[in-house]
Amino acid sequence: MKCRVCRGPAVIDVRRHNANFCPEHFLKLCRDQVAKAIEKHSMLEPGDRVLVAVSGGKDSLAVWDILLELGYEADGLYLGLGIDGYSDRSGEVARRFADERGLSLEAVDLPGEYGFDVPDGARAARRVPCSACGLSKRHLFDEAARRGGYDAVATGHNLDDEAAVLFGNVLRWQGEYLGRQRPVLHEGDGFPRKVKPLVRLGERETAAWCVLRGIDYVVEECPMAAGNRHLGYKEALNAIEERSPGTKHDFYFGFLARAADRFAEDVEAERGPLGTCTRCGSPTGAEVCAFCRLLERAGGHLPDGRTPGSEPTPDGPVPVALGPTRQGRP
Ligand code: Q46
Ligand code: ZN
Ligand code: ZN
Repeated sequence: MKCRVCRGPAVIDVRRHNANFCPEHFLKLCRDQVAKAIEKHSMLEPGDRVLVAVSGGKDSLAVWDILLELGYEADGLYLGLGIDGYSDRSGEVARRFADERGLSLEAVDLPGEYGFDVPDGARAARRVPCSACGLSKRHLFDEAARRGGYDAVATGHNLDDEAAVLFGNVLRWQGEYLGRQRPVLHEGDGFPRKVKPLVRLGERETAAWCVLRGIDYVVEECPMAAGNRHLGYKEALNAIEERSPGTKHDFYFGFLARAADRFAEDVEAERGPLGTCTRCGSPTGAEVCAFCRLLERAGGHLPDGRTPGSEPTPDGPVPVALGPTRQGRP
C-alpha cells in the first residue's frame, strides 16, 4: 500500500478518495479538507476567535487541534453532563489535552452549577436523554460564546454524523430541520455563529488524526446513546457506504448543493418574534426559554441560586413543553 502523494509506505486507505496515504500526507489531507470546508461555507475569517465544544471524544479534540494548526485562536468549553462514570472520564481527558498544550479550557458542570444532570433532566422532561442533553448543550454553549465574546462556536460533527442526521430528517421529511441543516448557521438574533469544520472528514479519519497526532481521547460512547435513532441511521449508511464508497459524501453535499434551499420556507414558517427569556436573559420565542423550563421541571437552579419558577410571571403559569430552539439542532 503506497501513499498517493509520495509513494512512501501508506498507513491508511481512504476509500472515498480511492487513495492511500502516509502519515504526513494523511494529516495534510485532513487539514486541507477542513480548510476547504471553512472556506467554501464561509465558516470563519482569519483572526476569528472560536469556542470549541469539547467532549473529550475524538471529533471534538480533532477539530480543536486542526483549528489551532490552521492558525485560529481557539479555546475549549467542556460541559459536565453528570452522566455516571462517562462524564468524569471525558472531563479528565479534555483537561489533560488542554493542560499538555497550554490551552484555555472552561468547564461548566451541570450538576454543580445548575443542580441537575442529564438523566434527571430527561426523566423530568419525559424526553430521551439526548433531547435534554442537546437542549442544555445548545443553551450553555450559546451563553458561553456571548459571555466570552467569541465569533463562533465550533462543534466536532463529522460527515458520518451529518449524513445520519440528514437521513433521519429525510425519512420523516422534517422540513424545518432540513432547512437548517447546514455546516454553518450564521449569527443573529442574539445567537452566535455555529460551525462544523469536520463535515468533509469521516469518523474513521478523525480517529486516525488523533492516533497519528498522539491525542488520547475517550473511546467509549456515551452510555445514554443506546437506543438513539441516529445510531441506527449510521449503521444503515455504513452498510451502503461499504458497498459504494462515497455515497455519504454525495448524499450530504448533494443535499447542500441541490436541495437545502428548498426548505427555506419551512424555516420561515417557524419564525416568530424573538424576545428575551425573563429568567436567564437569553433570546427565545417564548416568555421563558426551553432551558429554563427544563431547569424548572428537573428541580434545578440558575448558577446564581435562583430557582426557575420561584418568581411569579406576569402571564400566569409557565408553559413546559420543550420544543426545538430557534437554531434547531446543534
Ligand atoms: S452526550 Fe448527550 Fe450525546 Fe450522551 S446524552 Fe446523548 S447527546 S449521547 S453527543
Ligand atoms: Zn506520503
Ligand atoms: Zn432562560
